[in-house]
Amino acid sequence: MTEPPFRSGFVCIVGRPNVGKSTLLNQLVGHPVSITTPKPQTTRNRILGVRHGAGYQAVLLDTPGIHQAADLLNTRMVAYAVAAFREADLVLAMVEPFPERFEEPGPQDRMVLDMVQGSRTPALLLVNKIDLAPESRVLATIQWYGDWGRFTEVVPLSALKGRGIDTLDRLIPANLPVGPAYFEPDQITDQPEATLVAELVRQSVFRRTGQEIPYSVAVRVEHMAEKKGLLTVHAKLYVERDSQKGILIGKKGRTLSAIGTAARLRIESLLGVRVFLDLHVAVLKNWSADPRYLTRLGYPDR
Ligand SMILES: Nc1nc2c(ncn2[C@@H]2O[C@H](COP(=O)(O)OP(=O)(O)OP(=O)(O)O)[C@@H](O)[C@H]2O)c(=O)[nH]1
Ligand SMILES: [Mg+2]
Repeated sequence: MTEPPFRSGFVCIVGRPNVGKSTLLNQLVGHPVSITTPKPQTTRNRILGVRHGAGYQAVLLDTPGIHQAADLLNTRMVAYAVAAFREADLVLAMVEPFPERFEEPGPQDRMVLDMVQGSRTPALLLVNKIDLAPESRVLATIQWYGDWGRFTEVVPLSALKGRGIDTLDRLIPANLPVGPAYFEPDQITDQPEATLVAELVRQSVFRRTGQEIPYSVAVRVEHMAEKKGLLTVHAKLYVERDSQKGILIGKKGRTLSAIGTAARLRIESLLGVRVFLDLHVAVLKNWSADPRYLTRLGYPDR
């Protein structure tokens, strides 16, 4: 018997903010290469992660949530998602089960449907977070998207609990072209270590601060060096206004210290080294509205 041919390609995960795209990416990669938080607009870039499947390799592209962007940072975020979507061999469009009394997609889900409708790329519809919804809501959602007619399959899923991954392991290769492996078996992302570290610090900020603070923070690793099994990292957290600096640091530096401790543990676990993490807060007035600052902080106009 001959082996079926190896398959490979770019698989783009799109959906409105907070549906669970990054959680799914991490589940498929097997490592936390994209940050996840309970807040919308967490992911700000296209994040690449590789699934080394049986007989296939999927180059997965996690993207910022599709939404009506109100400022320049968010406009660029949505543009990254649209660009990744256009590169894809296969699209995974993600939604949540309809909430009680809703029988159709909301406005942000509609934006995603419009993108899918306007392209010819094969697309699967993933109904995520089925662990949170009654079965009747899940079924109503599957039915609606099935009737919509454009999706190759509709797949119920819990990215968090790992439910439905076996189905994706069948459907992803079935919808990818025959092709070579693009990444070595030990490669799971194209992000440099400094980027992974900066992102884990940002995740920690998102999980420990409220209101506008997480949205006003950008993180840059200024210096990183490993010596005798200890990775020393100096990172800067940029806020937009003086008042935010005080909030981020907190009374007696407690908030910043908690952010640092949590981030350090995550970095140690991801990179497998001991870490000394030094965080500084600086004000960069209205960076999120300034095209040059955005570019320098890792959000270029591409
Ligand atoms: N209960 C449950 N929670 C989930 C599931 N998938 C994701 N979540 C949670 O939903 C929240 C958002 O998850 P993310 O993966 O960050 O969502 P996202 O779509 O990447 O969000 P953006 O990057 O902001 O667009 C997090 O708190 C996750 O833990 C799921 O299957 N079940
Ligand atoms: Mg995300």
